[in-house]
Amino acid sequence: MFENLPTVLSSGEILDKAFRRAVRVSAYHPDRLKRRKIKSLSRLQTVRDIITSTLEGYLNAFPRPEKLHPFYRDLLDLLVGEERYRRALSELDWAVDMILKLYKSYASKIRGARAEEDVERARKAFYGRVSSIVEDIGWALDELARARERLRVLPSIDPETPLVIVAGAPNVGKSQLVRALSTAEPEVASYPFTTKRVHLGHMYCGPHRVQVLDTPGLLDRPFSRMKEPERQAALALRRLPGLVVFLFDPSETCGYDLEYQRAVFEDVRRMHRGRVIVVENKADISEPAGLGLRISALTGQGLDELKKIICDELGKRGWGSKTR
Ligand SMILES: Nc1nc2c(ncn2[C@@H]2O[C@H](COP(=O)(O)OP(=O)(O)OP(=O)(O)O)[C@@H](O)[C@H]2O)c(=O)[nH]1
Ligand SMILES: [Mg+2]
Repeated sequence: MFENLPTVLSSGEILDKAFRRAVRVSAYHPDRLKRRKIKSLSRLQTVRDIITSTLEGYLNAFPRPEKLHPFYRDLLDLLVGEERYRRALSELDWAVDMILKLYKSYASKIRGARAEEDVERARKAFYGRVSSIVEDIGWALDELARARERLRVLPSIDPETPLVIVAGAPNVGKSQLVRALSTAEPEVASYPFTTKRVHLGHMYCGPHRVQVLDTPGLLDRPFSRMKEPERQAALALRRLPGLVVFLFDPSETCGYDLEYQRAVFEDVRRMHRGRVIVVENKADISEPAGLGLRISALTGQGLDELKKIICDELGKRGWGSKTR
């Protein structure tokens, strides 16, 4: 999804690259004025080409928000801010346009010049105007560099492949379960809020590949009061049509009593319209609470049965086109 976004140069680096390359240009003509014109024109061209192709590379690589899947569009807004991101892209568009126009106007000045000084003056003026345009979009380049840092770590969820979303209160064993079921290796630790962002792994239901998403722990509070990691979990539940596995921790060693976990469960039900499979984790250290299938992500107890339930449910929905 975002893992191949290019590194974004600063305005200083782009100008440096362009002007340095332009210095290397050479030209031959017996007439001094002609020679000067040819050389200056190809310098202008070099500067134009390097800058516009760099900016166009970014414009092609960074997706327009409206082209994104709603989940990723919301994530982009959460992590980067859609409005600012959008403005940054249109600044780049503007700069490309301006530089192409300036090139035309200064190239024709150079072609029509009658003296070497006029050629030199036009070239310098072009350099000056281009520099100030690229400096003006410095903030937009910095913004895209920042967006890249935030977005590139997000997993690529394939909408065509079945998805299981593991959710629950903090510290109940979600990451431990995702590790046990799938290829993902999210961090597991004995304190809440270990998981800061969504992580994706894969498992197989027979020959069919299935995506398994670990999510940050949820507290019982409205979206407006959630911190960024919780919001990622909430967006996954709201926006992705996955099968949800909700984990309770009846041992309450997670630090949240069952009553609180029930409130979180009700929130999840409100966020996610589809089926929710309810599981009691940490069966190795707790008494049954009568809420759902008893498993232990730590010892492996009940995991075969859980996997069977997940696969049966996904099978009912059909495996889609890209499940192998
Ligand atoms: N005894 C026992 N401990 C478990 C089990 N599953 C997880 N744990 C422990 O519970 C703690 C939390 O596990 P995590 O997988 O990090 O929990 P989480 O729900 O991902 O936590 P956050 O990412 O912080 O929301 C760790 O110390 C795990 O070793 C289990 O089935 N039995
Ligand atoms: Mg976790």
